[in-house]
Amino acid sequence: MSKKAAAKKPAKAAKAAKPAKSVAKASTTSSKSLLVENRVFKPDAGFVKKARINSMAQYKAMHVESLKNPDKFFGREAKELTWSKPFTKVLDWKCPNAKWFTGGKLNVSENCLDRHLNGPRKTKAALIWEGEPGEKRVYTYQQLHREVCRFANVLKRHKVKKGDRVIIYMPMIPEAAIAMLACTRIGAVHSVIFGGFSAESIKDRVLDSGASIIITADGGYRRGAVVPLKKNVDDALKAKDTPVKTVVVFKRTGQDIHIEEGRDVWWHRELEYVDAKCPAVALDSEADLFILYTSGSTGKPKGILHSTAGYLLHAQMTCKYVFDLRDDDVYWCTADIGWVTGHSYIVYGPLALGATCLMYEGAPNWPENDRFWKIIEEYAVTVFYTAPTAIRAFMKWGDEWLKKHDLSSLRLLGTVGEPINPEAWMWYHHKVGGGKCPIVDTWWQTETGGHMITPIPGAVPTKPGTATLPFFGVDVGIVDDLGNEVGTNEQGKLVIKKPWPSMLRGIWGDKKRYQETYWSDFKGWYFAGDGARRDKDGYIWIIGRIDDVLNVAGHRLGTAEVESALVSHPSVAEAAVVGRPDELKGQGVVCFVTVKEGIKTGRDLSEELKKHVRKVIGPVATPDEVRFAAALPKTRSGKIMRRLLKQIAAGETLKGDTTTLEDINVIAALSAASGED
Ligand code: 7RM
Repeated sequence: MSKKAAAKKPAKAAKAAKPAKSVAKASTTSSKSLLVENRVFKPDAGFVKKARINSMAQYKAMHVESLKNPDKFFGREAKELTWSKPFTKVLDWKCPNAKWFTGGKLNVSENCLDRHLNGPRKTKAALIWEGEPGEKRVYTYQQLHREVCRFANVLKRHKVKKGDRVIIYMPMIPEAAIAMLACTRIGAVHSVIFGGFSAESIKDRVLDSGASIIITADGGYRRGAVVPLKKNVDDALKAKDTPVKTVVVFKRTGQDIHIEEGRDVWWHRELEYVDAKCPAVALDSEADLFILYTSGSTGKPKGILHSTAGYLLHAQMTCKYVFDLRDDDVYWCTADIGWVTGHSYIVYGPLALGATCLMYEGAPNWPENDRFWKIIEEYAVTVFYTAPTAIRAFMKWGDEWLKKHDLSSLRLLGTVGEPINPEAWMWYHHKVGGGKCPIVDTWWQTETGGHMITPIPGAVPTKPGTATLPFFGVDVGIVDDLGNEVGTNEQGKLVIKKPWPSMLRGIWGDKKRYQETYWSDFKGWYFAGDGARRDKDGYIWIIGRIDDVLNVAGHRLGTAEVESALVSHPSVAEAAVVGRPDELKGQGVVCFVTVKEGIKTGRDLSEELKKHVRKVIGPVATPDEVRFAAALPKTRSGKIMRRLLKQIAAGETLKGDTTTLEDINVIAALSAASGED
């Protein structure tokens, strides 16, 4: 936007906002936000005029119906999908097993592609892509359909059948989406691994999923550097007895790579052997759709399993009601396809709805800090969905980067991944949205498949920092350990009291863990692992994880995972990992480590351990700090006292009960210890 426009906009915003009623003190861990946010932003009048849902009354009526009469509500919504065979029953629920739309058959790729080919969407842009070095590609629905059919035939050529698992480890290029859709076309189950994961992580996921084929690229671009994707796959497959028979390699960077004869094939060569005809297989509503690994509170990531019809419906329905996507929108979600946000909100939701989706390969600050704003201007992006950690980085880089660009095409903004602090919300609202774009702060999880708590932008007034109210079909409780609702503004555990269409169907290969992790704390309810409170208006404020899961720059990371990586190093005796507040990333990773007899601690070992964790899990898990200690604080029964370690990591004075501590001297030593000693 021009300087003049930028200067004018905040004034308009101030008018749109209701004046703050009162500002009360509250205890919050966020460094700067020491106030309860009471500013209320009514949906922008221009937005409301065109919105599908345009009043609070309409939202409320729909929400009530979705809970009271889910069969009717979801039965009606599901008619917007294209079915090969209609379903006979909406929901079959025996906790913790849900079956949605039983008796029905459909195909996800058909819903995302084929059904758009009979009208004007045939020649509409489905995917607009920009590579980090600057290349551009556009796929119309017809072209994307053709590429998906061809690649599905490549999969078939390599004997991939319905139900087989396919690993996708790719950069953010159209072929990643093409590979995903090709799997769904033939009923294969994909498992996408984020490019920031290491060889070891790939190996674990290959073994757990039993995948027979990996789709990858020679490399990908990130901040001007090349990520050695194929080399990581080679290293992963050095493990004995992997089930992988075939590796398909897309040539992205052209760098030298090893080709294993008899196992590795080139994507472009394979296309020469196939034609472009590939019927979409009609699949049961409950057929497995994909597995996506995510961190939990043990050292072993969980393979979250999603199924076909319910997932697709929820992805489409949230794009329709939460993003209010239209045929003339240019929609951009900046997530990586390796995370659930990329699955639901780059590929399945927008394409099912026939939207135009933008995909960008690289970093926000390459070659300069204005890359995102440049893209928004160039493609006239209308709906923009990103993460608080990115917003905080933009704030730090300064407003001059935005002022160079015209952002006036934007009409709706979204965030996801972690709680957004009110300062970042206000900056996003004024500086990016020019004071006129509603912000949808969407709370959800890998397990939930799609948005669960979020404002409906044309109906629900927003307040900076809250995800506001539940989406349709979502019955939220905020409860104490006994399952009783806590009072207004009191913190409790966030539970979901009813099944919803896109809920996870299990943990791959581990029924017991599924039941124990999600359905055992409160009988019949889903426990999300987050803490939350409800304000006097019923708005839900997410406090964050209350289990041993960190949220680092919007990425989930199990403390136990990092601990097990650390103790796999020969010098380490014991490790405890905690999060500490971080201005940019939300949380930083702090490792407390004791070493084996005779090992010298200091900066060298600290750096070596950071590198080791990167190697074992991947760059996403790089520790911010390693602190050495003679011992870790433990209870008499031997449990590490994480609460104390968290306080030490945050540099706080120690509060609370330390009487169960085995050796009080440990604490004094730890507070003084650091990686530099
Ligand atoms: C989509 C995604 C899930 C965890 C979840 C929360 C946190 C996500 C928000 C949020 C506050 C939000 N999937 N989280 N969105 N916290 N406000 N809008 O992020 O499985 O990777 O992470 O992320 O703690 O449990 S995820």
